[in-house]
Amino acid sequence: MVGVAAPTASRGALTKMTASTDEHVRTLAFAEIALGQIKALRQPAYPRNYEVWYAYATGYNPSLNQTINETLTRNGTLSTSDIDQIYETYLSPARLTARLDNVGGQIVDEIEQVMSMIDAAVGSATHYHESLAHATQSLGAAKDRDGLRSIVESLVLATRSMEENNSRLEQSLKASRQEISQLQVNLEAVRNESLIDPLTSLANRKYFDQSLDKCIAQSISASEPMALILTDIDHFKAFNDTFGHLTGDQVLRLVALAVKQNVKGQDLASRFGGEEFAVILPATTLRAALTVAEHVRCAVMTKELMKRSTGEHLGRVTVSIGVAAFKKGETAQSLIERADNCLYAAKRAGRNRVICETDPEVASVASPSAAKVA
Ligand code: GH3
Ligand code: MG
Ligand code: MG
Repeated sequence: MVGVAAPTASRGALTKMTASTDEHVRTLAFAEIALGQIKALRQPAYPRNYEVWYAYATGYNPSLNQTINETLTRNGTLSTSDIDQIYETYLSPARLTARLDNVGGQIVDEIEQVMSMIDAAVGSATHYHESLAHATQSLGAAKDRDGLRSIVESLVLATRSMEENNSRLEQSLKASRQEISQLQVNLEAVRNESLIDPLTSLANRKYFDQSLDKCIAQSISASEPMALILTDIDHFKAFNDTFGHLTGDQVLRLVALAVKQNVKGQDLASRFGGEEFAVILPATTLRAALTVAEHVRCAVMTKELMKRSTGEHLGRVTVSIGVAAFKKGETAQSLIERADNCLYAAKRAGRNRVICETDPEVASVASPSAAKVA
């Protein structure tokens, strides 16, 4: 079977063959929309303007689109300064780093403030302790009522001052606590931004890779099973070609939602690639993962698609799914490859189905080594 072309080539090899043409068509459609906007609004075709309109055309950044739409509704156009501001807010590569630096800087400031509060509290406690020691000494030497009264008065004064210090400290600590809680929220938001796919709001590939490594380590240390589901939309290129890429993007969102709604607990749903989704299922057997995959498949299949803007019926889409359970000793890459082989088998067997390695369809698929030669 070595060297046989199409029927035995791996799904990866086949995908690569068409991927560059697909990408060409897809990105050209976005480029045309971007240039169309620049022409319609008679703006300079600077790279920065183009980048903003290209991002708008992809729809990947909903907040950017919303800001542009609102500005257009308000002013009928986008000025150079609007474009600059939108670029700085949503696209500038320095933005995430700048926000991280900003939150980091605020955390350092807050820690410094808390440290100086602790120093002040220690100083005030030491001072009070000294006042008490002094009073104890003076008590022995006190000869009359006036002497005693003056000692008691100095003690009352020291205690009052200590109370005031404590209450000030309590107020400052309360304020710092609020400040730190807010910083925690900000930090979490920045962190999420770098790990979430903007189009579907699922975990992105980076998050997936990190989580898979963690999940495998956990599975090994706890001797628990774990499984991986890989999902690919069937004939999605044809869908894009028929209805356009922007509508295709809406369908990607819908499929992502179907995946998300059918997983729960610790399971992590992510956008694995263009129109592929992966779910990591910790503490889950192959059998249970197959049930989840079947739910996802049925959820997608039963959705009747309709273009909201025109009411046009777009039919339905289906997904093919490969499922694999982690085998002790294998790498993350090998687990992904085994799930991908099952997905390829599902495509070959007619699509709109869930396949795992024990299914007979998988045996008829070429081994990855044969595929590499082809
Ligand atoms: P198959 O059933 O074999 O999976 O057929 P397919 O057409 O889905 O497979 P193929 O891998 O050839 O095409 C995937 C298509 O997915 C190509 C590309 O146009 C589309 N696609 C990938 N990412 C995106 C995206 O972000 N938005 C849109 N609209 N389409 C995308
Ligand atoms: Mg694909
Ligand atoms: Mg596909």
